[in-house]
Amino acid sequence: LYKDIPEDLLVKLKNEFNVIFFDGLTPDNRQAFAEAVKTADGMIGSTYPISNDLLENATNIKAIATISVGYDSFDVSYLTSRGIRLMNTPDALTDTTADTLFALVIATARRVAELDTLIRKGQWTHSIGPEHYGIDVHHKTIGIIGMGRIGSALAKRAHAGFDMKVLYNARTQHSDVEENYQATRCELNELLQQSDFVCLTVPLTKETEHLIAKEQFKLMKPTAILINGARGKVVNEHDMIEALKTGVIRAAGLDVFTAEPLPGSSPLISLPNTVLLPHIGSATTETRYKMVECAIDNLIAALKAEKPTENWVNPQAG
Ligand code: 8YV
Repeated sequence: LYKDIPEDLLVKLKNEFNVIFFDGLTPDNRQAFAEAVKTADGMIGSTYPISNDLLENATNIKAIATISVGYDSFDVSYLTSRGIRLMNTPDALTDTTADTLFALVIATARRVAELDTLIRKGQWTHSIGPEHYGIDVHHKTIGIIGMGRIGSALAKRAHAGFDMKVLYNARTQHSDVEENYQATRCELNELLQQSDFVCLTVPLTKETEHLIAKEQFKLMKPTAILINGARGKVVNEHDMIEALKTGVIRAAGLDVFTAEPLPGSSPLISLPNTVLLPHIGSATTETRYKMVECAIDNLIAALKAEKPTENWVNPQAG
């Protein structure tokens, strides 16, 4: 389920397996896909979600290698109950995704997209005045919700590159981030109240769905900027749009949305205080190569080696 496999990696995959390709999962090819997986031993790809019914008749399948760090598109307990191994690509994309998040921090604060558009519309007719000023990033407070690999790489950029104060909210303490980037762990409400930039890096789970909604926006500073590089559904999008429209928060930089691709009718598109990216957190040539390579290695190990790689999400699957 991935059309952009580099040629040399394609050879590697084809050397090991008989491969059937699907260019994403669409209403048109869903049936054909369900038919093809009936006899498949494994699956590799990144266009989802894969609902359980698609796998119901796939009686051979033993492993799924997703070309992503997130695996919210799968019902992991179902896969585990079926003994299907699931592997992801966590390390390959950490720095690239943190770079994207920081690009959103700067782009929203300094109004990069908005002012680029101003020039293109021929509206740069006099020097820019206060109505177009941005706000500083350096020496401000960044609040990171979720402190996994990407959260930690973001903390590094904020602390080491921009002298920012780093707050974080996570289920467990991360002494390394506290020592290396002088980060302070705090409750979610406190983080929301104190941060100039609230950055989401948590996985989407039942617990994190709509973690940020009306009540949380109300706690944020009116000058605060929300950055979402996690999953769209971690935020109540309707409440976010209201908060952006009514000045409850200043701006939002978003790489992920409740519905992707973002529908053309979304009110987010006409808001000047948003910077929107088409889910490109990990989308560089180098990183996508590493992710595909990692996923192929994961699949080969899961199907051919005695033990899968360390990227095994559900070791309980056996
Ligand atoms: C993926 C992502 O590339 O890794 C993830 O979880 O969100 C992206 O980096 C995207 O989901 C396509 O696989």
